[in-house]
Amino acid sequence: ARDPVRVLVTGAAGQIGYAIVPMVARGVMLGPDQPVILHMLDIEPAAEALKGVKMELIDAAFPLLKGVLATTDVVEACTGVNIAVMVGGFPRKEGMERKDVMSKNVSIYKAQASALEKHAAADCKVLVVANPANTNALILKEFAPSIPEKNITCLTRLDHNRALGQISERVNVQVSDVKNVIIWGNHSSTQYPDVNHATVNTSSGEKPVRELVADDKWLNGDFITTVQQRGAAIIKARKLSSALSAASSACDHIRDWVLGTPKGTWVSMGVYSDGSYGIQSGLIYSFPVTCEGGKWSIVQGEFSLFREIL
Ligand code: NAX
Repeated sequence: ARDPVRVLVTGAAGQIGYAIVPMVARGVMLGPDQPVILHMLDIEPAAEALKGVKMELIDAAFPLLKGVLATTDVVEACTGVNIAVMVGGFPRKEGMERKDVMSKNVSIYKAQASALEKHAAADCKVLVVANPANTNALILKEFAPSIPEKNITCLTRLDHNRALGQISERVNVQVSDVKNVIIWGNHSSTQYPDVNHATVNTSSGEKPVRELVADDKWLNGDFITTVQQRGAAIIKARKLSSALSAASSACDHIRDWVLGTPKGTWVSMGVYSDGSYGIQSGLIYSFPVTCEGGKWSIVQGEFSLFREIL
């Protein structure tokens, strides 16, 4: 049998935490044959709630779940982890922009960066979900210089999946038949959701999304703003920010990173820039990437339309 993989979820007593831990325990993140040990971190005021989540994980009797650690000690939480999903932080409320929560998160990410650097497994893969996600990932990278920069990423897969969802609704096809949208930039309303290379699998082969939608006004207008503003729309409707979609997309991000992207398909990940597409080196920026053997690489295609926008 395979050795269990240790997966850290910070902010595990929160809403995304509550949605993601059963997904991890069911093999949604690392596959149906991979045993896992969950490390859940939260802060003192949420300690009781975190205990409750641990009780429920035990009660659910997940066959793949080989252990659960629930703690408020950041060092204990980070020790030996192979995957770290950083969800903990201050949530964005209705009317708040992501930058408003930035200062609240700086000190949190400094401390967690050093704990990961000292105590996580040497090849630990880190995914930052908490907003501002790109900035928190950058802070983590700065304060954990011995973690390879390729191992620190942030979540823009939710935006990517939102774009796939909008196209599938519009053209009335299965979402699994839509691929190769791109989210450029930050996980914020300044991102650019790009459908210029996206395709739909039809009975007569792969067709460009632009051709099938046949409505450039929508694609260049409402489509983009809907994806950019989807987080705010969910907050307005639920009075809470997106949780199940964020949790599911975080699983997609890690699964594709670890197990690889399907041939001919790329996904969007916030990764450190090597200067590709003229993006300043060292920034954490969302690019189209393919993954193989546990490593991502930025797709170096002929994205001429994007160059025009730059
Ligand atoms: P919740 O407020 O429900 O949960 C956050 C949890 O983090 C709480 O249990 C809190 O006690 C805990 N926490 C606070 N400080 C901590 C610390 N220092 N160490 C460990 N845990 C700590 O928020 P939730 O809705 O789960 O959202 C979590 C984060 O994800 C927020 O920053 C949110 O803005 C961000 N999001 C990012 C998305 C993305 O696509 N990148 C989309 C969804 C979400 O909005």
